[in-house]
Amino acid sequence: MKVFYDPGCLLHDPPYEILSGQLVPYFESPARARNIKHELESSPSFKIIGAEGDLDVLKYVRMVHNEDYIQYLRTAYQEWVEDGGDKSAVLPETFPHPKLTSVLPSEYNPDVKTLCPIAKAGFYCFDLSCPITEATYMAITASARAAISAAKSLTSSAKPSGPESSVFALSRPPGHHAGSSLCGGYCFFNNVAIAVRFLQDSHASTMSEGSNPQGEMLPIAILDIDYHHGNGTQEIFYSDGSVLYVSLHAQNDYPYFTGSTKEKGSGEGLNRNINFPLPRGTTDESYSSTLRSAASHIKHFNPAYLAVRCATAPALSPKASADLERDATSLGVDTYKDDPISDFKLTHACYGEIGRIIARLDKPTLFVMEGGYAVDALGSNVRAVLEGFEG
Ligand code: Q9C
Ligand code: ZN
Repeated sequence: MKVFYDPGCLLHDPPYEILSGQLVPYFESPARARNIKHELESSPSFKIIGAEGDLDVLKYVRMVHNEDYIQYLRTAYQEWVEDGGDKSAVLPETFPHPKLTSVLPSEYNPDVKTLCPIAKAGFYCFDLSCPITEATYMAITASARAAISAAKSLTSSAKPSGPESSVFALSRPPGHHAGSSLCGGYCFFNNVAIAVRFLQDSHASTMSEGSNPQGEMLPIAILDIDYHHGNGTQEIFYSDGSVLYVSLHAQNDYPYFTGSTKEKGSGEGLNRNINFPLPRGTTDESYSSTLRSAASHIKHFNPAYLAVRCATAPALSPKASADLERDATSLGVDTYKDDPISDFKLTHACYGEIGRIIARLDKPTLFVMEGGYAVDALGSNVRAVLEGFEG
């Protein structure tokens, strides 16, 4: 399997975070990516490929994130330092909590541009786990570049499914907590969302106007197996009928306020958002059986979805559409029993089974790295998923 990697992703290296009331070393460290790369390099079944240098990363980032948010991430550190802020990193102090702003008239919208740097930090972030350092923007661009490069290689693959048409993006910082205009949970750019938009854009541009008069978007399913709910990915695609988001995650754990079964999508995206909250202490057996039902939703949901789609886009036959569908997997391995910030009990053996379950969907698959903080076990667990998938 091809593995896409950009060493620029190592540059984001904040000194600390606040966790359970304590100042602790930053869990989402560059060592995570080094461990995974080292493990995959030692196996002949993986080929590490440098992310493509002359990709227009920003073009695809803009398909997911708002321009003011992107510019904030690009300039926040410099503005913070010029304002006398600590040189280690930008960190928020207050957040525009709904109960803080509830009595203000609804038309009241603060002009974000006039806010001081620490207020802006709270405006664009929902927690204290996303310090912005001098190199953060470079690193998150590198992380997105790896994901887009992987997606690009998927589009040029000759076979519609099987090992040759599946790739792994070794991205960090991760992405699934990042919303269209919000960072949090170690995430700044939503790498998997950006890669999905890349795939849809390249598909649209290969179709002639006449063959796709409605401008139908390529249907793609995102399976999120990180321990935490991917609130950002959910938000980005919530009302988008072209992307099915399916997440397995811990109930009553970070980010706490999203991830219930009641969150089903809206408008055209209704029933295209499916959450599987699981109790703390979840073990191999219940995890893999839940994953099997999540997978069956992807399998069963898609044909119906394609039927709806094809009714309005006659030039796309059901068969052709099925061949074109893609799966993207937000691959977090913080479900592991020894993960320092998570509370599932999965053993190493479960990761091979996870790979096999995903393989049975028989779709071209893009794996994008998300969380996992038991650094020494990361590479071996990621490798087990990918090797389980390849069979
Ligand atoms: N200062 C991912 O696994 N921990 N993110 C809360 C608050 C944040 C996990 C610390 C956990 C985020 C991608
Ligand atoms: Zn996570």
